[in-house]
Amino acid sequence: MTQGDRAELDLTQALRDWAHALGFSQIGVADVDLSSAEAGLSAWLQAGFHGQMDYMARHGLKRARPAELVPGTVRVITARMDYLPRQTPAGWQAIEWQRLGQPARANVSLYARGRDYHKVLRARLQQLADRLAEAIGPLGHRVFCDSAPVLEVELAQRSGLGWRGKHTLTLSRDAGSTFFLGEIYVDAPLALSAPVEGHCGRCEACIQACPTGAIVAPYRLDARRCISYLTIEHDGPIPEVLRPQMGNRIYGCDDCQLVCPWNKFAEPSRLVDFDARAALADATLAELWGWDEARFLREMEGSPIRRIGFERWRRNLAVAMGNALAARAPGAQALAALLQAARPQASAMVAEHIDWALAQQAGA
Ligand code: B12
Ligand code: SF4
Ligand code: SF4
Repeated sequence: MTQGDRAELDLTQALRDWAHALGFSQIGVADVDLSSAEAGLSAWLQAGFHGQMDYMARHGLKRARPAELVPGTVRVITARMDYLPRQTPAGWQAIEWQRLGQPARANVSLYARGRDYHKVLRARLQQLADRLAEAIGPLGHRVFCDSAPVLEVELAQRSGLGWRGKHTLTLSRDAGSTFFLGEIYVDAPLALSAPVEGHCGRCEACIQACPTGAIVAPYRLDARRCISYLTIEHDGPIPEVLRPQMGNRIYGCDDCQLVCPWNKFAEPSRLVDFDARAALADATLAELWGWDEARFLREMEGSPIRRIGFERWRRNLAVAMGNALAARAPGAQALAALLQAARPQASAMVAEHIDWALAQQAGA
């Protein structure tokens, strides 16, 4: 081993140690040549799978060309951070399925029960970049987390953070898929990390479990059908044909991850930031429907849910309440009364969802 090799190894190990101290579970280093992903990205956009997410098309192939997005970039440091709340018990999947089976309870996706991850990851990635600059001198860099111009799963996969599962997410043998991704584009020629082999094999559990058939083929997701898209990204009325399949999912969806056998290795976060807020971990639809806009904004301070705004929040709740009425859930009559009482003050869009919800009552 040359002295250069030794220095490279030391730097890689130091980066790992700093990242771990900052709450990341794993880091990698990817090359900037993502040209082989361009055809898939273009096919996805051409099929219209992005729905209303115009920002996905806006950056075109710059998404697959880091050096065009941030000139001077020669490597991408990739990082993953586990997000299951610290208090997550063993056998958490069964608890999640149980809640999904109780129509009068509200289900918020696991990743969104604590603090907004964008802020958490970006701040910590910046600290990691600063630490690296201290060690190697001036460093041209830019940090990203869940930012539309970056092809994050592709970069994570190429740098060994995991493989792409058939549900399209990054999946790791050590941690399943319950983690966020973030990146630092850098102008330093750091040593690359190697990709890992895929381990989906013949399994198709995620494809079969998806309530709306959004995973139209392995590794291909039609976002327009995905409950995560419908409850978070989609503006305006939710297509009626998809409403019954949404059940009590009022923000995001975890089903394709709940069934994935690799998620028995999912790790809870080490950070308090992702601790679940009581109102989001165990509320009934009736309780959340009782919030006015001021209460919504107060309760959702610092949460990613605040981004969707009060109207979409009410829209999502109305759909879930309609599904509870259809299922004749305990307390269904009280839910119908709550919907009726809110109808006169509701916006046109929410009023239409309330009407739909009331029409789901048995015999209506
Ligand atoms: C847009 C987006 C969404 C959309 C679309 C998701 C999707 N799969 O495309 C919606 C709103 C539905 C969504 C939902 C969720 N998301 Co999201 N999302 C993103 C975002 C911003 C971009 C993803 C993207 O580029 N999609 C575009 C398509 C083209 O990419 P792709 O699916 O990876 O496709 C590749 C191949 O599969 C293939 N391909 C795909 N389609 C086709 C079609 C044809 C014909 C061909 C030939 C090839 C092909 O080519 C592509 C390039 O290699 C990323 C952050 C980022 N900037 O990367 C987060 C991200 C992927 N999401 C994340 C999370 C956590 C979620 C949810 C779990 C949240 C939830 N619980 O509700 C769900 C999971 C749904 C799912 N099964 O994917 C995490 C995933 C972390 C991880 N472990 O991998 C990310 C990385 C955010 C982050 N920083 O942590 N998301
Ligand atoms: S998040 Fe839900 S709706 Fe979206 S692909 Fe996964 S199981 Fe299907
Ligand atoms: S459920 Fe099966 S096919 Fe889907 S991502 Fe997990 S291992 Fe792969």
